[in-house]
Amino acid sequence: MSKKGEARGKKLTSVFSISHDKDVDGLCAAAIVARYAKQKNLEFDVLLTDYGSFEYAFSKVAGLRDTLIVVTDLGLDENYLDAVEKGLSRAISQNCRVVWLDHHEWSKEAIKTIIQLERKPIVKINHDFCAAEIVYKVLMPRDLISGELAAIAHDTDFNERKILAANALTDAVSVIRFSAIDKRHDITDSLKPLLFALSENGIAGVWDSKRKKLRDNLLAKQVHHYRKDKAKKMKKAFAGHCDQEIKELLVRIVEIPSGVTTTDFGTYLANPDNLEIDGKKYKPADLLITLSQGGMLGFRRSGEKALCNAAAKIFKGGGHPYAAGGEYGLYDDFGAVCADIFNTLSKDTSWITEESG
Ligand SMILES: [Mn+2]
Repeated sequence: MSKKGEARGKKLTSVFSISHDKDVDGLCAAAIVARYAKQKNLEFDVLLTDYGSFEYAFSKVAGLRDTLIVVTDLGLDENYLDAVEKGLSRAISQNCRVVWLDHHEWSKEAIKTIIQLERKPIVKINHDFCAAEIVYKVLMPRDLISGELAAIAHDTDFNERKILAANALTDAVSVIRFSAIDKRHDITDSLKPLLFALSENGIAGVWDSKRKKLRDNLLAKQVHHYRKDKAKKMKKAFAGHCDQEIKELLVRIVEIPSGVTTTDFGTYLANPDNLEIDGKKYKPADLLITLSQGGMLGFRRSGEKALCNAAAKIFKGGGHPYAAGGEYGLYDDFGAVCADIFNTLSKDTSWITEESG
């Protein structure tokens, strides 16, 4: 009791950001948290992580004291609950506070577990925005650069692709991540220069709007190379696609080549210009399913006739109506997987948007 009372009286001295390492949303969210720390004159440190590494991330958290822990762009479910609860409880007992801002699907159990922790953690989950937008609104609503970072993240997370700089940033994050994984370097350390450039100067810190180029010449070159290589791989992968109509909706399944993200491939295959093989033109699919080598499924759509989240649910996953993820499992025969998925989606048509008045 007395220990707790003691802790309560002490001021917070730093901010620790835990954010998603995979994309621009996670990075921009962390950059806004860094701006918040600077504004409040608090020290700042960051850990960028992904699902599957929560145990490591939250074991680090258990060592923190007098720190505001801000978790962003990461959803929570039963799989990681124990590790997260343990790390956060420990930190809270050492005078830390917790703010968790996210836009993914959470289980009720997970929400309950976090808000029931001591010292009233703040948990805000809103599916209408990307994570960086929520961080901007909650922590830095009057800050112009934070607003700009939130807009960049929105453009990529909702796959609008209207902002050139946001596209470049998306590819830059992929280049840096893939190269770090390849060389077994720490992903957070590898992304830090980009993160701090963004938090200090906004998109102008990394992007030269006059030359329409990334400021870092080496990174710009790597991105250019990555794009060329990616386009080649995606073209080849599309040639191996399987199509089937289910209730007048075109369902397409493709295998994702290594080094290409679901979002990249989804965007590529939404563009009719890319849907040509040997002079034959194909139309964009109402429901596009990407299969990764590890057996993970991505769902994207063109138009609004299909519900990606409902389709993903049939395959142990979830997400948004316009983008979702699920799991098939390990496989070796792509043709057999396609037949199986088409069969499953013909039997359960809950993923087809009902046109009820
Ligand atoms: Mn996000």
